[in-house]
Amino acid sequence: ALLKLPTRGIYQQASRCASTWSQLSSALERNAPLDVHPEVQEALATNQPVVALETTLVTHGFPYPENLELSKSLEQIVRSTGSIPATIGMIGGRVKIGMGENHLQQLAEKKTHPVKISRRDIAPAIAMKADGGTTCSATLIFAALAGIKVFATGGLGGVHRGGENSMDVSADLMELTRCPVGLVSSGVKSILDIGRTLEYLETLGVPVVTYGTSSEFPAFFSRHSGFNAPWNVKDPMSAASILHTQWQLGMENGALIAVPIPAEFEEAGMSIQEAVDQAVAESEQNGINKRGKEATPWLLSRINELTRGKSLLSNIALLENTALVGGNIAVQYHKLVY
Ligand code: PSU
Ligand code: MN
Repeated sequence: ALLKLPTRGIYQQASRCASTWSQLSSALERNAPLDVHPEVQEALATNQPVVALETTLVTHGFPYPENLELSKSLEQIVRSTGSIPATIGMIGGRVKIGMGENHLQQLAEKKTHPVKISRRDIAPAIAMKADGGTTCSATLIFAALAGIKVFATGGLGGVHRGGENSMDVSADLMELTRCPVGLVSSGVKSILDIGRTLEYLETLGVPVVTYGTSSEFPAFFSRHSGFNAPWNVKDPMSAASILHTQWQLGMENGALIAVPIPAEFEEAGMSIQEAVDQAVAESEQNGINKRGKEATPWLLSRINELTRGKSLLSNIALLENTALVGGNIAVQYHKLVY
């Protein structure tokens, strides 16, 4: 009753996609605490390209008011490509797929103490009527539920350094096996163990594809990690065709498309690396690295302190770049499907 099924296109391509649409409709019919923004609903119903954006970067990644400006600029950049942005987060225990500016403002100000929401936190946060920022894992879940095929962000979570002992492995990695969504990021941050992160993605069977001139897997602030990805594409259409082929075959997993930080921010990237190493060392000394969900936000804000805000500018630059690439891939993907 709440959503009309499109008569052609993405939801008819494969039974998996058709079931995605009815999954969203039936979730809404069951009164699931889920609000799809009218613009996003319209875009999905009329088969326009949509790009999901996450909100942990708003609630736990950036200070106010930079976080608000950034999330608006990411939406704007997605629009400039011809795609519709769907910023995903939680307000008062309701999942928002596409957020109005007032809700974005509320998360950005952090006065309501928004929590960090990964898969395991979704139901508890809803029951507690919390405000929250969705991590990559939770954002993937709601993007998949809505049939959104592309999600742009900065850094995917991964295996933390020392993760072979602490078992601190981000839920983001496992989620990529469950959600048929192409995740566009600047790789994983060098606060993580990049080698083990790539090994784990191989074990999980998640395609890893670099986007651009090199097959070297990017390390967020830096274009270089010393590790090669198994695949490289040079344009949005090639990336889109990987996604399309995978889902034509009925494979239900996602894919990681890694876009290096723009070269003009690279130099900054190199000196940020020293701050990264120092922050990781400090987190080991003071035990932050043993505190679960606090580890990533603590490391990010410490790096920002150590670089006196320089890391923030690089972080914005790489996010704006992934939003652009994500928007372009979504547009090409839709050309392949229709
Ligand atoms: N990497 C960043 N900035 C971030 C995150 C990762 O450079 O804000 C966020 C993302 O939302 C990611 C989450 O999904 O941190 C991973 O956290 P954890 O390591 O606790 O799984
Ligand atoms: Mn963790």
